[in-house]
Amino acid sequence: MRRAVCPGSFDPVTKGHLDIVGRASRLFDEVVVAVMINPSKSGLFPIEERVELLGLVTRELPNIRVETFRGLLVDFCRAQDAPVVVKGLRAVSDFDYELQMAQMNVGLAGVETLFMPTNPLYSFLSSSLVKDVAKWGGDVSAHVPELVARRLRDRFAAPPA
Ligand code: COD
Repeated sequence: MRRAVCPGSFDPVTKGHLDIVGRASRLFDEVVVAVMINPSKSGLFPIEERVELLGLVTRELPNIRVETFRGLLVDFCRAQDAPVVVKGLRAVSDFDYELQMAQMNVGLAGVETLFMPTNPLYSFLSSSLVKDVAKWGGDVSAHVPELVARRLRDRFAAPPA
């Protein structure tokens, strides 16, 4: 079975993430979406809620499984018997750090990284930007699934002081 991992923070999942996960699901027998901890980013949604949201918005795709892991991505890949990671690239600014991680992961455990170019519709889109817009009451419904937009509205019901 050809199995790949799509890792990320997914805080929260956006249409850009879903585009990459959906395209990966057409290339592999199974795609494991891994909600990882990125200590350099402060989280808005608890990990359990990110997993729940991802599960709900990918439920139409039969070969997607959503998991969470605290630790090295390569250890997760080994445990899942997945030799490859699929990641989205939005711009040159993504490339520097993604390249470093890809080279580290192949060196650590032989885990390869396949980069997929972002869909131009979502090339500007990030979870951080979505949270910033939602925090100030902006409409993010074009950028995230409706369920996620609703959860963001609930969280930011009162604009920040
Ligand atoms: N279009 C296309 N792709 C997109 C878009 C978009 N609009 N938005 C995001 N993506 C891609 C990102 O480029 C990334 O590939 C993926 O989706 C996830 O994005 P985020 O922002 O949710 O997740 P990140 O970047 O915070 O995830 C980083 C990881 C958690 C994967 C990384 O820190 C990690 O592997 N951590 C585990 C610990 C580890 O192994 N560390 C050593 C690394 S060498």
